[in-house]
Amino acid sequence: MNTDIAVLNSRFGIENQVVFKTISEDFLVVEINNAHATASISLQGAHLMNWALKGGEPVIWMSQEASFKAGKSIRGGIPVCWPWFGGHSTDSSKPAHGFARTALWEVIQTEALKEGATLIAFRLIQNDANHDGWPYSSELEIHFIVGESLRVDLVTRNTGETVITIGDALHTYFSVSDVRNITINGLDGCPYLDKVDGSEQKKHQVGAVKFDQETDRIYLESTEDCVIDDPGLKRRIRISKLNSESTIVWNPWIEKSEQMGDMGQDGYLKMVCVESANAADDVVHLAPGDKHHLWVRYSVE
Ligand code: TA6
Repeated sequence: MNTDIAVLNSRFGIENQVVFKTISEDFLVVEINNAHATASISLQGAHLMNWALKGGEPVIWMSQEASFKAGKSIRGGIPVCWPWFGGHSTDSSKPAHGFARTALWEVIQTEALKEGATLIAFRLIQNDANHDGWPYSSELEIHFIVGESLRVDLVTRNTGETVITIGDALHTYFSVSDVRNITINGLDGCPYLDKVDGSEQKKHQVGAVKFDQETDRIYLESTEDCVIDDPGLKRRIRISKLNSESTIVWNPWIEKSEQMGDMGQDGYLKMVCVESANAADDVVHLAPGDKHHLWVRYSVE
């Protein structure tokens, strides 16, 4: 896999639009700047770290205390949870949310699109480390289209001979004015697992989701758009998706943030996670040769 900056820029750089650089020692990122927006993505995890419309507030949140170290997950942006969501089903020593977000990916395509957006695509590099806890043959690609909206396609292919079970999520951190003053619509009536009280019993959402405490819910059968209504920033963030049956809504609140140590001072007030996923009862069973295509589009209204 090429990690030489000069080679990456010669093969995939686009003048004044796509540039590869390092931000700390050997932490490789690509910066995107076009007529509509700016973004940055680390090659570790193919992890989108920032996205902002030109002249607008950041849409995606990144912790002030995030660290950018090889093999460590980044607090903020869009972590790719794959091939499982949450803890490994049988081995608690395996990394939470799978290995894709801390593994190295390779760039496979960049393109300046005619409407002024930028496409960039990555493929997960399969190696023995990745196979730890995942003894199957599979391929994973992620495609970003950075423009007036942000589109993300996460595509899994089963290249083996047996059925594989995939849990996946785009664990997206959104930037908000104050989590206590926002509402999330689109989940009314959906059943959910409440991880805060550890209940196996499914509850059902009534109306909009509001925040006044730690919130960690896996909504099932949730396929509609979600909308984060943020009067403080006078904007709404719309989350549209396909082939995702679950939506996770998470805010760690005060105590959990302090325990995590990389949320930053009062960071919890400035973020909310709305994660487009296939988790819990919604995991995907993929036959040999089949593919699973999780698709999301983030837009600001
Ligand atoms: O998606 C919500 C969640 O599963 C929470 O339970 C919390 O663990 C969060 O993900 C962050 O996980 P991480 O491994 O990134 O610290």
